[in-house]
Amino acid sequence: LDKIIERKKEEIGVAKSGISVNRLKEAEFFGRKTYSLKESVKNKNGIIAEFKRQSPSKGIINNSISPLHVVSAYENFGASGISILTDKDFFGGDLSDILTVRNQINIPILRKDFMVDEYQFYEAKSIGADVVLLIASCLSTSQVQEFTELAHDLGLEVLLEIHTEEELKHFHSNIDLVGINNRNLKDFKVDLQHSVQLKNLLPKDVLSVAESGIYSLEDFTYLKEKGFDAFLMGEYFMKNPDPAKAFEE
Ligand code: IGP
Repeated sequence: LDKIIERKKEEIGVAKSGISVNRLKEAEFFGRKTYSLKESVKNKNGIIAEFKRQSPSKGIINNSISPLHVVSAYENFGASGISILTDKDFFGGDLSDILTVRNQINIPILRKDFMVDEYQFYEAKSIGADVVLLIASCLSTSQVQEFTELAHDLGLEVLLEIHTEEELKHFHSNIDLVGINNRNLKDFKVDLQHSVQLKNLLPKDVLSVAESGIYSLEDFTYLKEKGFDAFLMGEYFMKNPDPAKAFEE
């Protein structure tokens, strides 16, 4: 994780010197009205389906399928939202993966990346994202506050990701959704039980998202019974040569 963050900061430095925030504000999508993931989680099946080519823990998952094909299938199957990884070096993603699908689907898109700099929020808006991920383990509590305010000023919602009880202190009432990562980003271990325990410590009225390692209908049903409102799933769909097929099952 430290390595990812270090690399991310270098990458942002290069991006900033190429395109200024003022240029981002001129982008076609910058002024658009965003879709609400909160609303969509309440009104649809709660699944936030991820487009993910590869990951540090799993290597290549699916490298031969276009984002548009995948996310259109996700939308057709009633997903509440789409998550698209934009980190290149570790997840094989690209900003253009969001840009190219934005006008083709009518559900919220989460920009999945390691957000550590204000610049990335302007960037997220300019490529057509609706929601951004804030990972508690990468940020201070005051950064979470400041980034949430900035996101809201831009019309973006915030998904705060936590993994430990300690990280609950990053939560504040402006947060739109709280994700509990079943996977420990430091050693990649998955533990659904741990997430259920942590969920019980959250305020009852906040929308909760179970993230990662949901590999079967049983996992999904278990987490749903335990009260999770939404489910962030990537590999389960992506490892199927046709991700839409995985949805049918
Ligand atoms: C999806 P999975 O196990 O279904 O492919 O997981 C998603 O939760 C995972 O990609 C993720 C992630 C993250 C990736 C959750 N939090 C933070 C990168 C950074």
